[in-house]
Amino acid sequence: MTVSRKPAASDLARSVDLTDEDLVAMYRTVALARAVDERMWILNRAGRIPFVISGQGHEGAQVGIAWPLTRRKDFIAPFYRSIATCLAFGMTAEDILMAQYAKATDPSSGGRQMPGHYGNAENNLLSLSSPVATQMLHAVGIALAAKIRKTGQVAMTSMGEGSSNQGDVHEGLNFAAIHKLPFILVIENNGYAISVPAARQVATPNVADRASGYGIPGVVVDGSDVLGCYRASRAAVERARRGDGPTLIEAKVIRLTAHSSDDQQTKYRPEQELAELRSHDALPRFRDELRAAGVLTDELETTIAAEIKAEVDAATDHSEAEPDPDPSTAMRWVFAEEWPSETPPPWGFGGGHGMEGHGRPDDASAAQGAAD
Ligand SMILES: Cc1ncc(C[n+]2csc(CCOP(=O)(O)OP(=O)(O)O)c2C)c(N)n1
Ligand SMILES: [Mg+2]
Repeated sequence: MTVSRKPAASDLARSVDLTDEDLVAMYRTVALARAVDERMWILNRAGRIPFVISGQGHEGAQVGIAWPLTRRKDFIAPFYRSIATCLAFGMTAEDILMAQYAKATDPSSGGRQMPGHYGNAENNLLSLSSPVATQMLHAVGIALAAKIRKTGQVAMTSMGEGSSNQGDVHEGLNFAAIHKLPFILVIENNGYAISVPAARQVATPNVADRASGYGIPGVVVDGSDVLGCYRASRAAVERARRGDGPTLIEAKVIRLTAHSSDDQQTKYRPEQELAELRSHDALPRFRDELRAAGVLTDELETTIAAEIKAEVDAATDHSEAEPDPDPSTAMRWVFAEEWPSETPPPWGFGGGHGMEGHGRPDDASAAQGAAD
């Protein structure tokens, strides 16, 4: 008699059609994102990296929501807090720290981007950018291309509740809804846009309430409930793949840190509010849920914690040891490497920037002439 060995599935895993292994992998990603983030703050305070914008408090929602998408098939246009999204979609702790250090070998941009503007073409992760909500139009455009090409791909973008007030969001959602594009908008509502509280940003209790104005579903999820986020995202992905159009998911999350390493949130958040934040943190909540379900044991938890520490330590050591970019190559990968015809560009091929033959602006007057 042959006994088929199925992957272990606790009641909890079965309740979401996943295996215990999946749940452990999700937990590991949430915990890794937190560890990378905490390391970034230490490195910033130690003067090793210039700037941190943190995803602490968003990780559970990000992992739950990214999980149902298919890696290297679907696309995500993330935002500056999307560390856990990027880790869940194929980036590594090292990829993120290399970008934070802006090293020559940083896989995101070779140290060209602002710190925190990482991305990963191989994993269909667009470079995140700081002008808020600009990624909306990129993601809707990708969804339009997927529909025209009939690829079955889904495009997702995420941003904060403050960013949801940008005009691009209205234009993108309206267009995506009219054309039933395979698109998901995720609003990670952490209650603040820098120092401005949610009540001063949005007049309705939920950003998701706006979805009905576009004729699409708007779903509110508790961002500390990883599997609740997973379920909502899976439904949105299935709807998108069926050709039924976009979904707006609003995850109520918390911002555990200041807006960025250049901000001091004790100036505008009451002490009591800050003290209560930890009770809404997805990381301990998910850990307790997996322990209660028998998926996570003391032994496994200890092993995962040790593996994560080793991974973050190795990523830090590697990033520290890599060379900084050579200043003479500053313009490289900023403009096209090749000019696509034999006619020189209006600013000339020029020289003296270490970029000879790359079609770079050759001097200020030529650049000025081009701008005129
Ligand atoms: C177009 C644009 N306007 C203003 C800013 C300055 N800015 C940076 S972050 C931010 C607040 C965004 O808040 P929210 O969307 O809630 O995201 P959170 O930072 O809370 O995750 C603002 C106004 C910007 N980066 N881009
Ligand atoms: Mg916010």
